[in-house]
Amino acid sequence: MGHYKSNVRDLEFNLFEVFKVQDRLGKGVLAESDEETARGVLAELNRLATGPLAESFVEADRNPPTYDPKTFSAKLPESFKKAYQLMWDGDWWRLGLADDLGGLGLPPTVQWAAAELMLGANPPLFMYMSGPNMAQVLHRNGTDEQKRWAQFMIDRGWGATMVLTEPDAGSDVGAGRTKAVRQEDGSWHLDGVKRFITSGEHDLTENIIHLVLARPEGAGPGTKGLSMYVVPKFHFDSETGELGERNGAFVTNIEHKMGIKASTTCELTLGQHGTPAKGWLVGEVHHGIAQMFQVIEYARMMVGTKAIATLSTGYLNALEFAKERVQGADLTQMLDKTAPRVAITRHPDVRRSLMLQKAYAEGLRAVYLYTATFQDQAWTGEGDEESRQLAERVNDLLLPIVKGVGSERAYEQLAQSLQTLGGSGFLQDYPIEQYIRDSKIDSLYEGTTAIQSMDFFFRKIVRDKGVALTHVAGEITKFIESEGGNGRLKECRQLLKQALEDVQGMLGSLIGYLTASQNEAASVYKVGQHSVRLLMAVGDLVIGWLLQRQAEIAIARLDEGAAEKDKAFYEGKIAVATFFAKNVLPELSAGRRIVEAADNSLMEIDESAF
Ligand code: ST9
Ligand code: FAD
Repeated sequence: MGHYKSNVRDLEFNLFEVFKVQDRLGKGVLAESDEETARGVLAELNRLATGPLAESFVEADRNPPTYDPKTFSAKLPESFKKAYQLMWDGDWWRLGLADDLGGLGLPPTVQWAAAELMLGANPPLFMYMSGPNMAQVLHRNGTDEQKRWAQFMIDRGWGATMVLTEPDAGSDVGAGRTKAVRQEDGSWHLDGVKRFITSGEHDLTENIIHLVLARPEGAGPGTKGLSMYVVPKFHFDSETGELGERNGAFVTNIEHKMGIKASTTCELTLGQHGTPAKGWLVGEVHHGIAQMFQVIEYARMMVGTKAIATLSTGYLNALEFAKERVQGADLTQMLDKTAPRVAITRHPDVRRSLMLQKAYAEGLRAVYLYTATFQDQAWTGEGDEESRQLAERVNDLLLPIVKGVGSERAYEQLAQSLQTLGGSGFLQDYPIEQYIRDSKIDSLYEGTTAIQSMDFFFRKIVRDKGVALTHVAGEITKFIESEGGNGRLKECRQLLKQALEDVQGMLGSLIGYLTASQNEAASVYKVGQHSVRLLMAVGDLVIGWLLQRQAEIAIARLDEGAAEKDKAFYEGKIAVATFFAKNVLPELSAGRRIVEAADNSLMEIDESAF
């Protein structure tokens, strides 16, 4: 048995019972797909994810890629390469492509549900397979010639990377120093050292296309002075795609990491080994950071989904263990030394922990799929201009929740999954220690949680003038004021109402601090101290709401007389929504009080006192 435990039932519940994705299928760009196609894709990917994909997950961790500094090359383990080839030959790289580039005709909701299965089973493999998706960005932004290159990337299965980070430019991408000098033939020579580049070198594909941010000579400082260049590992014939000479973009080191060891993390040196690193300006326009954000938005969604997928399999592994592990007597018989020993699922603390893991695993799955429903609208182009713009803004608002909250809660709750196994959880006999190592990265790359929280507050709320947030808050209010749920959700709705008020209170305080900073600059520090708290609180609010929406549907199904096989699933939905409302949402009131009472004493403490 592989390590990966999927939850296709919950994916299908979200897609077809909660978000009604089938209503979009069979029309326009989705004309070729229907509910059956979507279910078929999930079933087939589930078979691969729980089988061959999961198989190389452990081996590649224990025998990570090796690097040869003489040839600047890296080799991946054979079992991993075999699994990659299987996915490639199965055309699964087509999943995220638009129809005109050979896509499968499925909307983002189904694409991300399918991605969860691959990301839960073998995240590095999914990342190596992102060349065609990256080609899509080149196709969208490139010149006609570059559109043809994008087609080569797809047809010839080339790998691709996103290249931003440098030793002194991490969160602060605008501090990047790699420079680009225009050549007479219209190409550019790049010079600099990039750091931490995922999939920068490997032996899976014949070529790798790097999308690099660099500063053209004479350009201004910061992110706005950066441009995006196509920098191939091997040059190629612009008409036929045939490979030519090696370009001067060499991987000069591969990092030794805590987790996702199968994924190569590379130092990429440009133009410093006697061969120029030639690049071509994407679209012949200097819009580097905006173009790169098209990649980043996708990658943030992917990283959040990866974290959530890992939490889900962590929880399901913990649950399976807990049902079988017999230890101690029931608490009501704790004084009776002869009392029968029980499975640990009988202990209140284990139940508390398992239910919290379930709440975040299933709640966050609902969050990323809810987010994807807004991407669906962009994909199909349905609705009028105003509603399309709103969908885009809501998607933008939700991305830091998927990425920031998804990664933080996944890592925190995976520690609970490990705890459920007791000492056994610490062993490599079980997958959870690897899940923890592999998922820690999710709160770091693609913008750390602090960066997500600032993006959320300053850009997605303040700069958006609260439009997207008001939409989501309006949806939550509609739910609170509705009657569904047969009276069983009355108390939960009250708790949700209080949580919404608490979030609004927190936000009101933070906006007040920001406004006050116009007269007293240091007031903005109060926002900086509490922006992560706000992000996490909104995350809990949205999770609590979506779990209750799910519970409402579950109650209706049970009232209609659900099939025997579905009863426990629906009861679980009601239980988890109730548990989260009673055990997590009230904590937001304390958060609100903390934010309301914020002062700047923290910022006044001398560094030597830390
Ligand atoms: C990394 C990779 O960590 C890890 C995983 C690798 C996985 C590999 C492959 C998977 C990818 C596959 C890709 C396929 C693609 C598919 C696509 C499908 C079609 N939203 O606030 P300002 C822009 S990589 C949108 O002043 P600062 C915007 O243009 C490394 N745009 O920023 C804006 O202009 P304007 C990841 C945004 O103070 C301009 O930036 N590294 C957004 O200059 C300037 O904005 C990081 O993520 C946004 N949310 O710079 C860095 N925000 O305002 C983290 C900004 O006029 N650091 N723009 O609209 C940050 O994000 C910083 O906040 C900063 C600050 C760099 C943006
Ligand atoms: P720093 O930016 O130095 O941050 C250090 C700490 O300070 C963090 O806790 C951060 O939250 C905090 N901090 C920094 N600035 C602020 C601020 N303004 N306000 C509040 N707190 C702040 N990059 C690529 O370009 N391409 C890739 O493919 C890629 N893959 C990666 C793979 C791995 C395994 C790793 C480890 C990194 C990868 N990265 C990649 C780089 C990654 O995106 C950066 O590591 C990340 O953006 C953080 O930058 P940093 O490590 O320099 O940390």
